[in-house]
Amino acid sequence: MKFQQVALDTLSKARAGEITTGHGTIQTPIFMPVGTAGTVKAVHQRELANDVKAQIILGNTYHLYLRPGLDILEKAGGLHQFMNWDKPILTDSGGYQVYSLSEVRKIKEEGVTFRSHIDGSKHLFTPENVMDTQRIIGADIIMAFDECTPYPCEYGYARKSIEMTHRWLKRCCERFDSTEPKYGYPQALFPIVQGSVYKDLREKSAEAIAFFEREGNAIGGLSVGEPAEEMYAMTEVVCNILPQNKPRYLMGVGTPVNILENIALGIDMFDCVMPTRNGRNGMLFTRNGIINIKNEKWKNDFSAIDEDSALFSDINYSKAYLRHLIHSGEMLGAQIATLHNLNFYLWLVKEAREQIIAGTFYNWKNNMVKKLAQRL
Ligand code: PRF
Repeated sequence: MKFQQVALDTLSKARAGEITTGHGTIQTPIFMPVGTAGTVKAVHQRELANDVKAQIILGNTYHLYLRPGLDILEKAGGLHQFMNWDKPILTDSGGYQVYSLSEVRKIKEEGVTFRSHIDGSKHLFTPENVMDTQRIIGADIIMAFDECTPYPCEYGYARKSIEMTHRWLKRCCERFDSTEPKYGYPQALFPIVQGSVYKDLREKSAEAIAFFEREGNAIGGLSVGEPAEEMYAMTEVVCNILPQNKPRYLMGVGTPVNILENIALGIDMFDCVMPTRNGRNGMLFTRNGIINIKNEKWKNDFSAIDEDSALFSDINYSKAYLRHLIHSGEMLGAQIATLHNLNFYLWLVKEAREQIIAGTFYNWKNNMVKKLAQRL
């Protein structure tokens, strides 16, 4: 994997770059649609590539390991082949999903035991087997096994937790470095900074993580309920320590405003369920603000869903029609809303990149954040 910086903003820490993987190049800053179980819910891979122009998607180790399972994924020749997606894939390690999804879980030094949210069966994730699993899934970028602390989190717990996450990282690296990719293209391992909302713990964690000198670095444990200002403060502290010349990935973030503010602090990669999950529920993100298409207000609005968009479905279907579809629980509603939101998120990061390159990012960002959070 190679990361090349194309432009640096002078009024902020924003960067434009290029990450080269075995499945092609990613232009950063980038948003990665969430494709948890081998599908970005409600969109075809062809639409994702050709219409939305997604450059990389995210998969979840936790879900894929439970279903369809590693034997199927290996027989298919990895997740790319299985789902017919030939662009890059990043997999999250399960270090977050076991906490948010599984019913019973026990965190020990060895790893985490949990019960499947599907059938209640018992499983153990360790730093080692999570590396092996992500080798089999075949993601281009794989994530270290970490503990994502909840918010709020006591200082003492957060300190013990980063110490264990760092010991787990060492075990991840040892396993990763002593095994080979299975399908003929390279894989990169990204470690994850934790430390809750404590500046000194974030500094300590960022230093520990940077020491491993992996090909990219991630920031976890944010966007878990803390105020946005605390998130930005932590991103800033961590970005001051993580190496300049490697991609930085902020996990599970966020709203369009969160994304622009974090780009300004030096983040290159994002993922979030918000455009897909909230879209299925009728929340549409636009460059003028947020629409709740379920509102009465749109009942008789026969104007296009989004006149600024180049998407067929944004131009050729009306707000009133989409409102009807979402109200009726129709599958087409979920499809149209998801396509719209993903297209908007990908537009937003592409525009941010162009503004960085043009040297106009800072003012553009400040104007955009005023509009993006408005409720229409
Ligand atoms: N760790 C992992 N995945 C994550 C997170 C984390 O802290 C977050 C936190 N926002 C989202 N996804 N492994």
